[in-house]
Amino acid sequence: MTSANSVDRTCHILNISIDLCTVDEPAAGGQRRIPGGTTLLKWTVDQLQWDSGSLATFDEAGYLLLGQLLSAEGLSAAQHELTRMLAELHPALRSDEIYSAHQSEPWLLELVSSTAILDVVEQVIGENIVIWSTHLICKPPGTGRAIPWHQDGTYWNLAGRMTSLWLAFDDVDDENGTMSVLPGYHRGILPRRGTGDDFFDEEIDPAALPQDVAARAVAYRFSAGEGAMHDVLIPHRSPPNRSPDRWRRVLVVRYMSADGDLGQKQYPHYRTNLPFDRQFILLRGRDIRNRGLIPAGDFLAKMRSG
Ligand SMILES: O=C(O)CCC(=O)C(=O)O
Repeated sequence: MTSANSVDRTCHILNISIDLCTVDEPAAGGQRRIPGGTTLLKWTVDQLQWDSGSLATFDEAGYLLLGQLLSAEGLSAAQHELTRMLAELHPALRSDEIYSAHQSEPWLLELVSSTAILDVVEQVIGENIVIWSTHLICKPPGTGRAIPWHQDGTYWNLAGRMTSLWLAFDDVDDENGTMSVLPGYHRGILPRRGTGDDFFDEEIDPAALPQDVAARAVAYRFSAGEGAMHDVLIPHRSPPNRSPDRWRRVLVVRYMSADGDLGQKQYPHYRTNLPFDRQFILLRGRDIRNRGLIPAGDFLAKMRSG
C-alpha cells in the first residue's frame, strides 16, 4: 500500500485549487457561485476519520466508517444541487439510477475530488487515482427498489485496485432504506444465483451467506454528510425506503488506480436520457500507463465552459 506521505505533492495542485478557488458573486441563500453556475466551496471537513490503524481495520472488515465527510456548507450545497437534479430528472429514469453525473455536473466532480477524500482513497488504492463511476441512489419516501445481497466486483470483473465511497446526503437508517454490509466476507467471490429481476438480475446465493446474516450485517446508520468506504467484494444490500416522508439520497463513488482496467460503458444522461460514454478522469497523480486520462481540472474547465 502506498502511504499518503509518499505522494508526489506537485500533483495536488488540482485538489488545492478546487478547495481554495477564488469566489465572486454571492448567490441566494448565502451560497457563492462562479460564472457557469458551479457552487464553489470547501465541500468536506479538513480530515476524515482515518488513523494509523484504519487501513488494517479496512482490510480486515472490508469496510470502514469515515464519520463526517461533508462540511456544513458542502452538505447544504449538495442537498440544494440534488433537489435541482431530481426536479430535472428525465421521466423515463428513476431516481435510483443517476449514473456518472460527475461528467455533467461540476459540483459533483469537485466534491469527489476533494483533498480530504482523496487522501483516504490514496491509502487504499495508491497515489494515482481515476474516477471510474458515480451513482446517485435516491429513494423517494415510501418507495425505491430493494437491492439484494451482492458483491460489486463480480459484476465488473475488472483487474486493478478499486474502492467505493458511500456518502449520505440525508439522515439514513433502517426505515428509509440505508445500506448494510457483511463484514469480513470480502475475501473471495461468493456463489451467485439469478433473481429474475431486471434491476438486479443476480444475488449472492443465500446458502453462501452465514445463517445469522441479519445479526452480522452492519447497517450504515448515518447523519447526513457522513460516509464510509468499502471493498469492491464486500457483500451489501439495501431495502426500499419505508419512511412516509423522508428521502434517502446517497452517492456511491468508485475510485480506481490509474493502472487498472478501464472498461468502456455508456450511461443515460439523467436529464435527457441520451447515452454518453464513460470518461476516464484523473483525480490525483499520474497517467502511469499513458492512456490519455483526462486531468480533472481540464474536465471541470470544459464542463463549465460548455
Ligand atoms: O446504497 C444502496 O442502496 C446500495 C448500493 C449498492 O448496491 C451498490 O453501490 O452497489
